[in-house]
Amino acid sequence: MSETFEPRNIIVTGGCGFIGSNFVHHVVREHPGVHVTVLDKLTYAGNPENIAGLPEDRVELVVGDVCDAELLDRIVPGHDAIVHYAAESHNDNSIADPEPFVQTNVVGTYRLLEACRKYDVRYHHVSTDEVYGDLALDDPARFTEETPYRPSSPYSSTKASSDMLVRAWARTYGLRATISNCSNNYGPYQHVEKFIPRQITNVIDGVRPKLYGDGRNVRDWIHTEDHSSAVWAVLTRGRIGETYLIGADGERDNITVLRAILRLMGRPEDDFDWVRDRPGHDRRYAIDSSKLRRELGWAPRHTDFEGGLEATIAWYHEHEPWWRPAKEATEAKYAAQGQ
Ligand code: NAD
Ligand code: TDX
Repeated sequence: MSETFEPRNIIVTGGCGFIGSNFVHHVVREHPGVHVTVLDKLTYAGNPENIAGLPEDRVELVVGDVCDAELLDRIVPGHDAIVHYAAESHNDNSIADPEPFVQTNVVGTYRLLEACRKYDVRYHHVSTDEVYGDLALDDPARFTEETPYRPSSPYSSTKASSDMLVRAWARTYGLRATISNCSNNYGPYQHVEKFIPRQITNVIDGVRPKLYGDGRNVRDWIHTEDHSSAVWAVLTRGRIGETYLIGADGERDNITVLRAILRLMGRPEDDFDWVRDRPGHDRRYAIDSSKLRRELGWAPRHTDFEGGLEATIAWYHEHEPWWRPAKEATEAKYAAQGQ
């Protein structure tokens, strides 16, 4: 399918985080004519190692805050698109302290929109299925682009707010913007605070994994590489002003995922602890991605979830120096919360 927009020089915000860095690798590998400027504040979740070793003539790192309007004035001119991944991304952190979520996710998005308006730059907004709230376990429905917004957590409410800003800037100012809302990602470079890496690294450490509530909450898993190819499809071929849902039909409940991790790591399937539930814990997410598939011809490639999980386990075994520095502080934070 031909591309209707051919970016040459893009800014990727949050390119030192989990999904952003996977996108940078994807662009460098798949789209040789494109230069990437990564704009990242390097919070606890950002690690320059995630993009280390990529060719210097293809990728430049600017350390800075998306809320910094003067910095944006300096770096945005000359770029033809911004792909905005930077965010505070962890629900549990947002419950403990919402302040940085409002700042980065809402104010940061506002500043980027204003910079794109000023310099006439194409904008793609990376968002989450959590803006739609949750579904009951026995509900046959899945989220579509028409589902009303109903966010539950401080995190998802700030993401919903940022989506609303994008829609308003597109309609009122004619900003060339698109939005994608994706389901739960897994794969390499994911912070050890998140469910799958937390449990893998706990098992490596001989610590029992921790399951919230009754373990039956459902997440719709997608490999981060499939998220990257979908974002590229929307950036280059998506209709301006439109929203596209991204998902790979990967619904599984948490206890099933945890048992698969334990089995693949040679542990008994009941070798875990039940811990305090997350307040306001969303029950189920499920994505209907037929608009993206129909309009843009996208399809996921990593459809073997257990195979992807096995590769992810191997990645964490092989990259202990990458995750080890964050592990102790992360677990101390969880322990203080009874999780
Ligand atoms: P992450 O926490 O791993 O990475 C976030 C990155 O943003 C880090 O590199 C961090 O340093 C950077 N950052 C944070 N605040 C910043 C600021 N003020 N200025 C500049 N950089 C800043 O997050 P992730 O899981 O990779 O998520 C990336 C994006 O994808 C987020 O917008 C998130 O809402 C969205 N998303 C995530 C998932 C998921 O499953 N993790 C699913 C759907 C959508
Ligand atoms: O130790 C744990 N035990 C547990 O049972 C952790 C960390 C989580 N859980 C549960 C909570 C969720 O039901 O596992 C599920 C997944 O939890 P997270 O990895 O924290 O992800 P989630 O809250 O679903 O949000 C993720 O997907 C949507 C990302 O963090 C968001 O950035 C994205 O928008």
